[in-house]
Amino acid sequence: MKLYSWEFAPNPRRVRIYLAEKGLTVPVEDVGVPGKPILNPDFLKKFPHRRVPLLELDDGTCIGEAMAICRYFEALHPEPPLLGRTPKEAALVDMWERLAEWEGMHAVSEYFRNAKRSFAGRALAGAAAPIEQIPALTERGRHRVASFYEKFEFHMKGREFVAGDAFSVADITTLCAVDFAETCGLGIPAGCTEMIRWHAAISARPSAGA
Ligand SMILES: N[C@@H](CCC(=O)N[C@@H](CS)C(=O)NCC(=O)O)C(=O)O
Repeated sequence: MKLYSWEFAPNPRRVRIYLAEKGLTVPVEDVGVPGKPILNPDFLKKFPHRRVPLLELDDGTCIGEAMAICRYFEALHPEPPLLGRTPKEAALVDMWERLAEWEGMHAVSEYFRNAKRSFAGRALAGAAAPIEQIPALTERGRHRVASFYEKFEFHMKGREFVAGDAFSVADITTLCAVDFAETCGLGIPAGCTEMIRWHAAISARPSAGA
């Protein structure tokens, strides 16, 4: 078994944090090309969707998408539960994890991939053919990130975790989205005190360094 990852990319980090929280060790191969914002061409041949994370099982099965990989490990190693402990909590974790990906991670990506010169012609992750940047999408991405912070700030009032009362993949995806935003200069606004509190607590967990 091997996990294909990319050190500075936010989505493989979701899986690395998940594994660290579970106490699981999986061999990891970084498939980034040193000094360039691209993935190794040999890796791209392996997975037509051309994205990381990717988990390759010993029988050659390739599992892409961060949450699909987490679900695979959750079924094998249920403790500690990171996808919710009851049907209600599982639904809430799923809901908030998806919201963090769509309203957080995708919003930051929209800003980042349309703004960075080094991603010219690669405005969508995983596209084989060139996808040109659309400058107007940087502004739209910025607005979407602001809206993400606003909504999550409202939700986090008095809460320790994003979904339910235990740490879960909803916290992991939200953390990775926020840290990705910070690297783009779109960090948590000073007025979002609930988010700042939550972010400090989650960042202090040893898994955050994964
Ligand atoms: N929805 C996917 C997103 C995966 C994704 O976008 N990965 C990025 C890195 S964060 C990638 O592989 N990009 C390849 C590229 O930019 O060429 C998941 O959950 O795993």
